[in-house]
Amino acid sequence: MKNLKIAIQKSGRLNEKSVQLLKNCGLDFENYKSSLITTVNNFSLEILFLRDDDIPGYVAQGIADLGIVGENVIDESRVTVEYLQRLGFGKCTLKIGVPKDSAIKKVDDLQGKAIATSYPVILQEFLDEHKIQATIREISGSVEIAPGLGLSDAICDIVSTGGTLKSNGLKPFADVRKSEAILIGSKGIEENPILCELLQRIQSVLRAKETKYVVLNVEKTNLPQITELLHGVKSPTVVPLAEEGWVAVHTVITEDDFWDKINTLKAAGAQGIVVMPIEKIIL
Ligand code: PRT
Ligand code: ZN
Repeated sequence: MKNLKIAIQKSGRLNEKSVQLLKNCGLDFENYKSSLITTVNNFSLEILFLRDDDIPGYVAQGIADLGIVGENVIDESRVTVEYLQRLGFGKCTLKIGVPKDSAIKKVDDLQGKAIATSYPVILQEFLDEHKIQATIREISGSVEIAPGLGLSDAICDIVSTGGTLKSNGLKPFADVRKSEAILIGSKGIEENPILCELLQRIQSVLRAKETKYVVLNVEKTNLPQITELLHGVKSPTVVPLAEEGWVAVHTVITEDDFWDKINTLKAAGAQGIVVMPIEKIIL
């Protein structure tokens, strides 16, 4: 069967995590900074390294079968691709920001104003939704300095920590769109067996990332309380310890309620709690 081609960002914020995700899926490939394409040695896949802005177009045209790119870039490019899997990294929000002392306090105040952005398509949709007539000034980078230069009254840009807005004397006041990295595919790719295999591996890596393997010791008398608190992949594994009356409990818990769970388990008599990362979970 013909190799599939996946396009990932060559360098930038999504490169490292995209490469890591593919490696965690057991794919063996060289990642030379200078190469534009590499072949995976143990899977029917070639990897293309591209600018992120080019990825949705390549996938839409079928030059690449798959791609990993931010949702913001897909929306801005206006092409039609299949959304296959959210990947949980590259999380950010496209926000509208204004100078700290601006009279613009709510979305309606943007009426008749000028907004600088690198995302004119997404911004126009947002303005239409809110029935705002504003001038969009498209610039390709350093959007944050536009108000200071008198180029615009507001900006619409990606924010993750908010540090860049703050250091440029701006404050965010409206969310336009949330985004994260996503696996996309060209139309009709869903049934492809190579993709199905890759998707299964990606999903098992993502599931494992959200969970921890926990081993703890507990006196048998406290076991019912502990098992009540733990709902693992199935039910917890309970193994007798050499010391009479004690058992070890093995289970999997989700990262989200990790600290809550650990504290309640301790209160219920759990001791010697060991928490380990999980590499993959195959259901
Ligand atoms: O060279 P190439 O075209 O491939 O890359 P690029 O420079 O266009 O994109 P890159 O690598 O900066 O970002 C790739 C993707 O990462 C984006 O399309 C988003 O989906 C996602 N992402 C996540 C971010 C951020 N977080 C982010 N913080 N993209 C950009 N930023 C920038 C933002 O533009 C602003 O300048 O970081 C600054 C704000 O960050 P904070 O933390 O100060 O708020
Ligand atoms: Zn880009």
